[in-house]
Amino acid sequence: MPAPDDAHMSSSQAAVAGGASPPGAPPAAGMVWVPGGTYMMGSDRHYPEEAPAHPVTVDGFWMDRCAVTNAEFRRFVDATGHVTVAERAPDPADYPGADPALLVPASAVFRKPGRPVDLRNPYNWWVNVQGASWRHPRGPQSSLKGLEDHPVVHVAWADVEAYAAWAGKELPSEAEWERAARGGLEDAEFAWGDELTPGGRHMANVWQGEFPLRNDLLDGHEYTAPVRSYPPNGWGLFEMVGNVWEWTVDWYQAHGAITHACCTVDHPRGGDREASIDAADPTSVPRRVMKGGSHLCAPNYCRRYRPAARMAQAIDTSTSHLGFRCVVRPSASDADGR
Ligand SMILES: [Cu+2]
Repeated sequence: MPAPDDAHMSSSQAAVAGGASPPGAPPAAGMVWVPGGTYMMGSDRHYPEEAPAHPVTVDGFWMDRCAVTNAEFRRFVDATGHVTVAERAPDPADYPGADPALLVPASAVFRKPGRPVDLRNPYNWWVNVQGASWRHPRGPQSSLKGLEDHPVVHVAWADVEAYAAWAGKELPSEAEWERAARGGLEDAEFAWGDELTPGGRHMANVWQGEFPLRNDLLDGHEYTAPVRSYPPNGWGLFEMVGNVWEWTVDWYQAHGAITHACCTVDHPRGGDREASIDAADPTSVPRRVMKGGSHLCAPNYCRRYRPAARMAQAIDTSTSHLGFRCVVRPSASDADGR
């Protein structure tokens, strides 16, 4: 029956080429299909770095339902012996002119200041803590006990890249990440709709109360929350917003720097490494885009618990509120239906 077979082949090929439906079974446990398509990336209603909102097109891809957990990261470390950036002393050659006393293994930990502070200076609550690392997320005395299913934190770019390579996965582009976070909702403020707490329900691990002094804990969590603590979005992805920021592969650049922002941009990837460097930063470390906001995002300080929100993150830096999840892009042969 060549005719029906041919018809079946071509219709499934068409669907798969656009990535609307999954090309088969998930490549690994815990991954879901994010359908390809065109959506409005960015926002004109919030911070300037999110503007202009502009249509982009991405192909379908597989994504981890949840941020990579401490248990998963431990399996990677056990298998490879990987030592994270935060666990190593920085190489003085990489930081010319730096005070040698500062070149020790350390990572940035959030510490609540005991008194009102100037909100313009993040060093009022970010402390570079010697001995803080993914194994000791809240400082050298802390451990992972009870945190096995929390997102791993204190991972720098080299760490997440090594994990992805080991897992046979990749890091998402910003456009892929934002497509996924929106969960199929057109132009909604949040990953679940337009209200932060619909019917009073907390949909994400963010900060309630006056940041950085008073955390009212109405969502039940002061630090990270276990993955799957909050409802998944329309595509079955958990905690895309809040809990921890997540790395993407794109070098940071202003949305406005994208050429022809008025027209559909197909599969935007990358940015420019040199252009991602903060001109005011003497260490000149390139920066990638992080997405999703964290448990520290608060209405009075940082309303970045939205799919469109984005920040630049220096690739050598790790913190207590930044993690990641991975994607798998169907190979060209899969996408062709062969
Ligand atoms: Cu924030």
